[in-house]
Amino acid sequence: MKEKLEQIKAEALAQIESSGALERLNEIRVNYLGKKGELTQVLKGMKDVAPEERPKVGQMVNDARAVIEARLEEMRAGLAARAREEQLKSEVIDVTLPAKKLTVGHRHPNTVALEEVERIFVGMGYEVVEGPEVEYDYYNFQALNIPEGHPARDEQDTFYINDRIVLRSQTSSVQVRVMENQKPPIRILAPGRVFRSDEVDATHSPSFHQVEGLVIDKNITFADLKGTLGQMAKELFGEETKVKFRPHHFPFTEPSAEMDVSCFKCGGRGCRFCKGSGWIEILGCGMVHPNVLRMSGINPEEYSGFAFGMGLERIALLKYEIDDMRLLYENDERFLKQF
Ligand code: 2U9
Repeated sequence: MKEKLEQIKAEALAQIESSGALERLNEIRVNYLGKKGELTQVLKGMKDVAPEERPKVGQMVNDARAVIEARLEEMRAGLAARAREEQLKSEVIDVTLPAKKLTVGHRHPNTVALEEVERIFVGMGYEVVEGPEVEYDYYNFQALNIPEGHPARDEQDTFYINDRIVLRSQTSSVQVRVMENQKPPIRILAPGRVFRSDEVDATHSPSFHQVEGLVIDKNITFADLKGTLGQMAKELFGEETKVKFRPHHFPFTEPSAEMDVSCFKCGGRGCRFCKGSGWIEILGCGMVHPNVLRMSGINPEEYSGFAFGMGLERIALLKYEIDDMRLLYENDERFLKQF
């Protein structure tokens, strides 16, 4: 028994010496000291030892266990210290290297313009709402009084996903969803990306951004529309800005108009910026068509409303005197950081 114990101890110590890694030490611990380990097996064999010998053998097993445990712990401490040293060495920081330059980004001119428009309307009590860019044909067209066969539905203008689903061509669809779910009074601003099948040039892009607004309540008239958009123009382009409305046609509003602002470059006298006319077109608007109210469950006998829509890029280009829309999409930092 004694020889067997000596042999186990010597074997264990030899393995510990040549272990070289912490994981290997654990294996050795389990193999020799674990529940099914070699030393435990010796203890289990005690029943074959003469009773008077048992305390002695027990003591020898305990001694062997203590020696192996002590050596295991020494080795573990040594290996751990070596690993830590190596880690520290590999993580040395060269404090003499030049620092990495932190480049701070800049808000996009579209974002700057949108935040300005949102600030104006939130100040007048509007809520900003968002909705899906991939939209049912119903919300993009039908509910806005644009029936099947209407030229605005033309495949040349709209990206169709299938015959019922489109990439929205206006954010009006978001406002229809609000009208369906909310009782008037409604005062909302719906900004967002829209899609139209247009060729890229200085003033067109197949994906651009709109800001639309909608007010519905009792006794809303064209005078409310004029007052609201006139105030917006003053805040956006300067206190002296005048507005004028030209009759127009949209399927979703009646009557409809386009709104011009007096040229903020020349004050309306006429210059290159306004092409000599003194006026700059900035948005479309009108009184919400009774059919549109009715389709979303709002009684046009009880309620009326006005709506408007503008291209965000157009506002950004005008405000920052940028002459080509494509510059807004190139994300060249040298361009962006000027605004
Ligand atoms: C509802 C009812 C009516 C939103 C409106 C316009 C006029 C308009 C264009 C401006 C430039 C689109 O980006 S653009 O090409 N928009 O002229 N938009 S009235 O009318 C609505 C909206 C929602 C329920």
